[in-house]
Amino acid sequence: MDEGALEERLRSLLSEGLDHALRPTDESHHHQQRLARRLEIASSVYSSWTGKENDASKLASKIADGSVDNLRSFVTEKDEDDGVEATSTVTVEVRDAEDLSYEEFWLRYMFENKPVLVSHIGREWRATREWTDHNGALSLGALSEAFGDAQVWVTHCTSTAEKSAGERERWTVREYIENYWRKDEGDRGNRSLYLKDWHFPTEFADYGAYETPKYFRDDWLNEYYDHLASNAGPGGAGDKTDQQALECSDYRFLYMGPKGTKTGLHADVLRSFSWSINISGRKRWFLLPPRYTHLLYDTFGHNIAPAFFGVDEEAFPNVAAARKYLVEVVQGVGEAIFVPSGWHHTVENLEDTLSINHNWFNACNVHYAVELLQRERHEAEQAICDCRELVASEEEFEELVQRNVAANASMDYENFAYLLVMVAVSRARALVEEDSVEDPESLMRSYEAKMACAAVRPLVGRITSKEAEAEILKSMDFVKASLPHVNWE
Ligand SMILES: O=C(O)CCC(=O)C(=O)O
Ligand SMILES: [Fe+2]
Repeated sequence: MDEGALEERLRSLLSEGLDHALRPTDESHHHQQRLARRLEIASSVYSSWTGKENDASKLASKIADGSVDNLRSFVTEKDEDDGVEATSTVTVEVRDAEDLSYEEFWLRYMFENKPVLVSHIGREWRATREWTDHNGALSLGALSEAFGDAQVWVTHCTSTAEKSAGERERWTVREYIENYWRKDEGDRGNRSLYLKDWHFPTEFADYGAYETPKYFRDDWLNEYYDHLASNAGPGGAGDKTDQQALECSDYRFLYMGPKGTKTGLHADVLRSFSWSINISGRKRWFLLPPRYTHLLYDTFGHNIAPAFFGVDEEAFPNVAAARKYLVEVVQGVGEAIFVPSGWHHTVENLEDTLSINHNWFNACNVHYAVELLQRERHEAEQAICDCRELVASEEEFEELVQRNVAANASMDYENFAYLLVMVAVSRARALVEEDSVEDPESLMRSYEAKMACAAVRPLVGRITSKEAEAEILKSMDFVKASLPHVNWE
């Protein structure tokens, strides 16, 4: 790829109108068309079954006249495959870090939202040196000795008599390694426990276990959490306990678990990108391109299937079609997988495995986060529309809606707008100090400021605190005034 390709692309992105900047995502078309249809079906089923009343005898008469059966076959009907190709044409490219430049990664994978496996990463890291033996196997004793007292969450991967899949327990690392992992499989009591989402990188920041590869450093999400941690601003770490502060500190994690531990079907928080690098072991990933997300929903367009395989095909009538488009990747030691936005995935550890995982987003995928927040807001509004008459004002109703958005999406509109303001203002300040706006770094800063401003626009009007909204708008005016070379029309 020629040297100037990214610069050229950035120049053209900077000159296009602001309305085009926030592209629709690959999910949006089907979400609007297919899921809207299913939700409509659900609501017409609801009214024709119940007549919007609770008279049991009327319901009974529907069962007697057979119309319930008809409705059942109607809602479990599969969607047609409207011209989508019969099998997946997507494969995951494998690239050597030695000859993949940042520019090419940006253009070909991050901007295009395509997965890639990058090899030859992290062989020299302290984590690799000190946590694995000469065969590459995990040194569980060394890990237990160094970090044994740390408190972590262990997640049940499958249901047992006592626990259902997904439930978590608070253990120490020593308990997990000594009382669980190092036991023979028979002594593990039929449990499959996975140590997930450990904020190790922040908890042991001075340890220097690894270095974020250059491809993944442009990270607005973790930049925002670092900014909150160092400023007692809105949502800052100020009045939380150390443990609470750590829990919501960032999106940088360590995962470790024995062979067979797994992560169920999901897309990542706020439709962020994720990357993962194995220090030891191998993982099998199944990834579904976002243009097929709609195939994962249940008959009522409400819940996502719990897995790609072995699910109730009647409740999830299109999962079999979704499987045609799955992409399988086996990730080994020293390989970084880039999981793009909105690609639903499952992960299984094929061996005893330890990995580092980050979630992040930037100008390439911020449109996915905005669209997700808009969908979450819409759903929250539908869910509580009965309360509308009970609250004193529209503002109060919006506060309730936004509380639901924050609970389901991890951020509400106001938080998210503050994140975007932080990005836009910091890029604008840096640009004001520079003589030229034409060098590659300045072009990237300008593009980031532009995208952050474009992403704020759809949120304005629904930010519950009017002071916060005024502050956000003022900051955006400062950014626009500081960057006259950008097309803000
Ligand atoms: O490694 C795992 O088990 C899950 C990782 C994951 O879902 C991610 O990095 O997005
Ligand atoms: Fe994930």
